[in-house]
Amino acid sequence: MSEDQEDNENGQGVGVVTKTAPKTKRPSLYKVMLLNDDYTPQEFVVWLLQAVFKKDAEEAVQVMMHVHNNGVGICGVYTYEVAETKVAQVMELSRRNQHPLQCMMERE
Ligand code: TYC
Repeated sequence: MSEDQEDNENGQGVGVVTKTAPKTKRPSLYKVMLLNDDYTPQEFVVWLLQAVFKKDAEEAVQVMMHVHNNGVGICGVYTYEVAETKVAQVMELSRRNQHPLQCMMERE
């Protein structure tokens, strides 16, 4: 809030009150999802979930088994740039280890 003071022709103070609404738009969030396949070893997926998504061993096994049994599962929810980076890390680690593991992101 600011008040600009001027005098009009009668010498009276004229106040102009300006109020700007605070800009508090929250960023969109994106789910990062792992897809099941028949070839990527379970141990690699568990390792990757700990390395990239900071899961502890127990949660990593749970997420891996969920993907294994359901075809797809959520690894985490992030802002756009973070989600993009996680997907790129998964795809690069899979490629380097010659696994067909696929990862994708989707707006929540
Ligand atoms: N289905 C794989 C196997 O039995 C394991 C696996 C789990 C692969 C999760 C990918 O996202 C995945 N070796």
